[in-house]
Amino acid sequence: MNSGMTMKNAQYYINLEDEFGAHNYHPLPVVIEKGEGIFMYDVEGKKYFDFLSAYSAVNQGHCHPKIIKALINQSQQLTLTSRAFHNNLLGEYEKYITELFGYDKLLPMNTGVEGGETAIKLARRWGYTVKGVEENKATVVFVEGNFWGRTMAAISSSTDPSSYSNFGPYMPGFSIVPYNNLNALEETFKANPNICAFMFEPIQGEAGVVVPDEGYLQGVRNLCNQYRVLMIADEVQTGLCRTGKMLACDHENVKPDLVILGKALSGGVLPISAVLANNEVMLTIKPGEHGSTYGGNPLACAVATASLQVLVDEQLADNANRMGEIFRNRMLQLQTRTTLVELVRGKGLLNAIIIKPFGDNKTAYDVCLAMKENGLLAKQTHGDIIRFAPPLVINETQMHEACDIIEKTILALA
Ligand code: IF1
Repeated sequence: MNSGMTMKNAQYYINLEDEFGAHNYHPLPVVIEKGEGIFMYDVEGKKYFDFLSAYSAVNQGHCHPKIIKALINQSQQLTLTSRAFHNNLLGEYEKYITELFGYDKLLPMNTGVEGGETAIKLARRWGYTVKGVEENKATVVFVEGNFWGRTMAAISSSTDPSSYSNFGPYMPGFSIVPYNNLNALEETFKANPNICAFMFEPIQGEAGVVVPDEGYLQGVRNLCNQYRVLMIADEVQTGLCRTGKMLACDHENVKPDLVILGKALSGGVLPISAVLANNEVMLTIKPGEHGSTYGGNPLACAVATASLQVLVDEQLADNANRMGEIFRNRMLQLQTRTTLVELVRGKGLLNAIIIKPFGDNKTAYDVCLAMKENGLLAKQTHGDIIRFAPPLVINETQMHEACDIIEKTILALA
């Protein structure tokens, strides 16, 4: 290499981010250059199993040909009009997605947290204009360990100091109950007539793939009916086939009043989110009272339609079910061979293992580093938990190959 030429290896790119980018993340030391299906490739050409799927945004696999084709075709036709004018894709997309999920209407937004903010505004507005909640007293109930984004409202409802500390003052009108506890939820509903909604994840993602007891979803539905509280399911991470059903609430055949979708709604191609609800809730917001520049843009409509069609046509919920069974069985076998694996839990292809600290204070992060060396990328959450969430297109051979890597890595560390 002649003098002055900079070798553009991983460290080159990491240094650029360190010098010119905000330090709001601490990524694994790997620089990805290409994604295809369930694999990603770094700048040195090394191949990895992707077992994070961008936190479940790439359920259809990286750069799915059908989704990319929709993106390219529409991007050469019309990308954005703003909602000041109609366009020829929004209505067709709204019809498609509302019929697919069984709701009257869609409010299209961009990021998952915008979907959450929109759902809270709809719930508060319904509380005042339909339920008759006292002015400025509308309360939304959240659960301990919730995560629905990084905006001021989202961190105001957070119980995680790393999310909210030193960002105050916080938004009022939120209360917290323990997750997976119907008695506590009922006591809270009983004590406050100004509660307009209960917003929660049917399986908690960031908290470490916390799966509630069978019957919890149905219990929430019953209490929300009894106390006239809107049930808001945040399916941004659990939705779109990730847990083995189109929505995680489908495992108990429970229908929330509002559903929030995001992430894989675009197959990882661009930010697209959605709030689904029936007319009694959705029509409480009148023209000009909510929206966003890019919400419902024609490019997003084309990409989201293709992304949903891939989930349905390729039967990705069934595949997630089958591959998830294989994964959990392999991890349970591994658990019998090492004390490092303390617990295995999950549903469909949203799974996690809890790693007991080992060696000289080694943690789940060290396991992720070692798996990276062996060709598999996953990320720890809350210190001792590793979430495993591959794209839902993974096949049986690939799943066993990936489990071989996880097994080999952990046994070598034990
Ligand atoms: C980050 C976590 C996951 C979500 C649920 C809404 C949103 C998210 C259930 C907001 C977003 C992302 C955010 C991203 C990493 C990732 C994450 F680790 F932060 F917590 F998945 F667990 N509801 N989750 O999981 O969607 O506005 O991001 O589109 O902030 O680092 P968004």
